[in-house]
Amino acid sequence: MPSPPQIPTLPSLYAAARLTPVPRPLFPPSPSINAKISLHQGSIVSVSTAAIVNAANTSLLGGGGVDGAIHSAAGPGLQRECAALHGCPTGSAKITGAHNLPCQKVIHAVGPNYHRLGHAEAEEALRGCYRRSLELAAENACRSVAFSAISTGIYGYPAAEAAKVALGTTREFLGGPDGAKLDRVVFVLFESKDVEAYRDAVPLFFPPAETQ
Ligand code: AR6
Repeated sequence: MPSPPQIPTLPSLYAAARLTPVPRPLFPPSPSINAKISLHQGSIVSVSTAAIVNAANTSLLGGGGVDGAIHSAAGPGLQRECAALHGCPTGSAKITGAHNLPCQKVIHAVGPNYHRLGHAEAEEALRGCYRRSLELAAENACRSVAFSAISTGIYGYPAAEAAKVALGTTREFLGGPDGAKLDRVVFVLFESKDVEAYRDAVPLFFPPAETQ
């Protein structure tokens, strides 16, 4: 089961030419922040970061997609704990224990249903999911956190647009006052459309330093 030390970070992906720099990035290069970011292809249920982020719904009672995979790997105790939280609004997140999963905490983020909301409203809600999840990880002393690609499955958010929201919100958080509370943020990519979206968007938000 992959733990953060085994998952490569951006400097080694740039060094291996698996990421291509872009001429006009949106943020300045930061070698220390780049060393906190990983891309990992696989299932989030076997990732042993301190926290993993689920793509839940407002009931927090489980569902299909990654939510179903997390609940079945965690066992029924997770649903009992979630039931006591009385749901969560779209654009926010709540935290529970991890039960039978190899992580320590599960953050349940409720992404926007892109089929139902306008683009601007959906983007604001997706940004809220990433921001609140990062805050919850920091508040709960979870120094490493792995995200699923919230809203990009059943909820229909376009993968390229969602990757930009995820990466931009994370770049702002890591460059902000609470950024030092996190050592690693892993983006777990399950489908090849998400792998491509992140490969294209990462250099915009996390450009390589000259020396990388
Ligand atoms: N590990 C990592 N990512 C996964 C896994 C996995 N095991 N399985 C799927 N994904 P989705 P949403 C990816 O549909 O769009 C549920 O019923 C998947 O490829 O799980 O936010 C909830 O209860 C996609 O990139 O979540 C809600 O009702 C990403 O996870 C609704 O679906 C998110 O896809 C939420 O829809």
